[in-house]
Amino acid sequence: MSRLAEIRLHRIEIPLVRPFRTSFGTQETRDVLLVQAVTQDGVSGWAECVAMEWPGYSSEYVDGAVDVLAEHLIPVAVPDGTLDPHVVNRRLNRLMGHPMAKASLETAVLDAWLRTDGQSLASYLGAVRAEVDCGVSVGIPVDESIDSLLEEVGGYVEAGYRRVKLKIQPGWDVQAVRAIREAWPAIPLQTDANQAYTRADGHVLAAMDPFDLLLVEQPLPEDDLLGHALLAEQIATPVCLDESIISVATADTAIAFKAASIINIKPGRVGGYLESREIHDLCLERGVPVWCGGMLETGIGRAANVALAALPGFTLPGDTSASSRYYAFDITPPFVLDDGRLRVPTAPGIGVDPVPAILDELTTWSAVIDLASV
Ligand code: NPQ
Ligand code: MG
Repeated sequence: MSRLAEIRLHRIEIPLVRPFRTSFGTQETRDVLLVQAVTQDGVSGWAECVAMEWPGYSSEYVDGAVDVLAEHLIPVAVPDGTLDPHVVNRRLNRLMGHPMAKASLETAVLDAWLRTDGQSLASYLGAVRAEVDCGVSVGIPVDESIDSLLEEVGGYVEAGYRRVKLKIQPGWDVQAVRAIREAWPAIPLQTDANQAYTRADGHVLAAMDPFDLLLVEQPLPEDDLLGHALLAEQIATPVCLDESIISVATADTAIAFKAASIINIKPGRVGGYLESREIHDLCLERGVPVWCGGMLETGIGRAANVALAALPGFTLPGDTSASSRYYAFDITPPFVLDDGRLRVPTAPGIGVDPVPAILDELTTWSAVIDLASV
């Protein structure tokens, strides 16, 4: 079997169509690290590291991901150029933390391996759907006005999105949810606090129960599973966890202790697509619905997420939006919404490639790691 010859890292800066504000900060451009795993036969596997430029969502950040990949993960996981993603997974598990950086390396190898084999990622993971239902994540308007919010949501509803997720924080919650619910009485609606509330805020979160929300995502700090379990007893809206779920074990714990009745699976957060599939399998067995989260991915990360979202347990629409939700020009041919859905790629591996001229134009830094030298 062919082996890997080198790993290429590409860092790009890609403008967002509008600033994206959450409870932890505002992003205006996306600083994205791409990993390219090149075989001796010249086949390239691609993956996107979902770490942000600064440690706002989790402790990882792009400079840190570049360092840990070059100095630790690549030398430990692929010094012999192995193309076997399960071997890579086992070796990466010997190092602590850094799930987003690990996921990007493992996924690039997985993509190269699948392309060599001619199998699509969706087929390898066990997809049962040819297209997936899409939702959209709506940031806090920079001017904090309800008019701006309704205008933005109106555009997404018009575009056909099947579910709206509203970013909330103390002071931007009940009124905003009420305004959307009054304007669109039947749209599937949910909220995401990114850990912005405290255990004492149960009454504020309960005040949104009358608006028929699908779920509230990560209201409390990521380490507070007990707080989420206590909150779940105080509110009618189902509690969904994002940041708290970093592995199969944390998913199992959260479900058993009733800290979550729905789980958001983000491959970067849990260390890759192999771990994601295991969490999916566990949740399916437990009757816990899952959906695929998003990290403002370009077409590279989006393609793999759409494949994952085609698994049977992904019964809620994901944050797998169209390319145009975030980018005027994606680095792959764009993912376009068709009746509120995206088609699952069927070509080998993740099924898409960066467009070389666009990649070149957006690249701010790149490096080649020759595996003969690590
Ligand atoms: C979430 N994503 O579900 C995240 C958080 C998030 C689509 O709501 C730059 C890069 C800015 C990644 C802001 C969505 C980001 C980011 C928010 C991820 O919690
Ligand atoms: Mg979230």
